[in-house]
Amino acid sequence: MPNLLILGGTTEANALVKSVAEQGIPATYSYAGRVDSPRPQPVPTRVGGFGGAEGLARYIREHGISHIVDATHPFAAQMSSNAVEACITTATPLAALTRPAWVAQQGDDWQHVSDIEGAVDALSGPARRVFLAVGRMHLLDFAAQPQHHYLLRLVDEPETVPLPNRDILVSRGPFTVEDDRALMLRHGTQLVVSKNAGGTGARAKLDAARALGLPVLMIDRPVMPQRTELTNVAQVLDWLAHT
Ligand code: 3Y8
Ligand code: NAP
Repeated sequence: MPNLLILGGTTEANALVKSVAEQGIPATYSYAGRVDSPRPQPVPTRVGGFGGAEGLARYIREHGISHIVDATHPFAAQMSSNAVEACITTATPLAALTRPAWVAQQGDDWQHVSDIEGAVDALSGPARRVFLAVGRMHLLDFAAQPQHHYLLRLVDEPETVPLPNRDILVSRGPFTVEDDRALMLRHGTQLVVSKNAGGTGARAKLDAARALGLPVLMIDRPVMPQRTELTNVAQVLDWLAHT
């Protein structure tokens, strides 16, 4: 019988763990502990870092983990590279459950930048009303462009926000196009800043931007180390059964 560790925190991870629990496959779901009350899961759940790749290797040995599925967000590059390293060290089968990057469609007005820093640079210039939908962890980077009026969407109420002109919306996804369209109209949004997360939980703002004819500053995802990449739950269950 396998003993699966799911590195979670995404819509896809939640779909996977639901199937794994239904099939009675022994599994543990892992959160980093980034938000106050992460969504409960139908299997035993752990919260917090492992202590780097070495810590993850130790966890694998101590808990007799037989397989790891890295279903973290495409921007969780550190966790993903730690998983690759720890699985090599301990000879543990690893597969990533990834979601394809979003691609601009007819009617989209996207400017691609390679990382958060590139997005900050691209925000030079006169003040605009910006929907900064990249979460809380990188807000400090955008303090370099204080001239804009920012709409910030965060999972938890922040202690401090380093941006003088801002409206804060505490709301966790998945989001809907209707709600995001109404939100952006209400705020008078002129530009949307987004990570290329892929998947379904965060794409509403892009469909809303297209409907409203608004430009998007799209932050491309970081390069990931070489690993087996699967794109749906059925593929993961098949991989699990044959590895
Ligand atoms: C703690 C665990 C589900 C899963 C929900 C997905 C979809 C909704 C959209 C916007 C973009 C953003 C952010 C976002 C989305 C899903 C998914 C996704 C983006 C939770 C969750 C955890 C986190 C961590 C959080 C980050 C932040 C990023 C908000 C749970 C709700 C902006 C990424 O305050 C903080 O420190 C928040 C940190 C990492 C990025 C950042 O830099 O702030 N996610 N999000 C996970 C852990 O502890 O291990 O409670 O469910 C999960 C989800 N967030 O089906 O319910 O699958 O992507 N998450 C981005 O894409 O840009 C919001 O507002 O439009
Ligand atoms: P990250 O920068 O790649 O990871 C930083 C450190 O956080 C890792 O080295 C690890 O600590 C710990 N960590 C990350 N994910 C973990 C997990 N699932 N379980 C246990 N420890 C974890 O990751 P991040 O971008 O902060 O993302 C953190 C979590 O939020 C992940 O679960 C991710 O799926 C979720 N999430 C992130 C985003 C995003 O935009 N980044 C969006 C949606 C959801 P140690 O080194 O101590 O082991």
